[in-house]
Amino acid sequence: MTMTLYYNPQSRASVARWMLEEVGADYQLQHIDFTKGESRSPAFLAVNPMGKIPTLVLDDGTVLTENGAIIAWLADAFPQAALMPPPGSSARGTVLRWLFFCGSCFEPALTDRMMRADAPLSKQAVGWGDYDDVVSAIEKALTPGPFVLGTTFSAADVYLGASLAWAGKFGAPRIADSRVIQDYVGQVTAREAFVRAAGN
Ligand SMILES: N[C@@H](CCC(=O)N[C@@H](CS)C(=O)NCC(=O)O)C(=O)O
Repeated sequence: MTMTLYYNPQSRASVARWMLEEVGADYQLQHIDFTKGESRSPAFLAVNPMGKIPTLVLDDGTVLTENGAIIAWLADAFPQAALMPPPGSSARGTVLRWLFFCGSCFEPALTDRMMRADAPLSKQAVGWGDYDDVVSAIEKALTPGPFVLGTTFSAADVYLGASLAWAGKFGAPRIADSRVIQDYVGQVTAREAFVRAAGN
């Protein structure tokens, strides 16, 4: 099964690529050069009208977007990688919880904190609460760890690990100073699939 990942190494598409490596998928990369405006080219907009990567095109032409959805789909499509617990299990609920949390809480809370630090939105009104609550919730989820499911690495760790690694690099508050988060990032980014995905 050959898939095409629209990709740039300096983007959220690197999360999807890590997952493709984790499951051992057969895939090809279609590089999107932001400096040439390729994310907004008519050709790419015809694939993903949002003009965003990651965009994963399956071999039957189905277009997947959103890291959480891509990771969950790949985990199901490649059960031999054992990154997604069985349907209906409590553990699967936990994995889905943190996959959704990354996209619908961590990302907007981080953006809110980094871009609107002087005018935060009401944490009761917005779905992601606020940045400090989000980081505290993540620290709690990783305690005692080492992974979201305890001793078992799962699909949730790909998205959460990548998000935290990325946030730390960009100087997001509390990330670099959190022992729990830094230990976690150190462990997940040492995985062979992460290193392969970061390779070229
Ligand atoms: N909601 C998407 C966000 C993807 C996203 O924001 N991608 C950025 C790069 S990190 C992008 O493609 N930007 C290009 C553009 O907007 O032209 C996801 O989580 O997968």
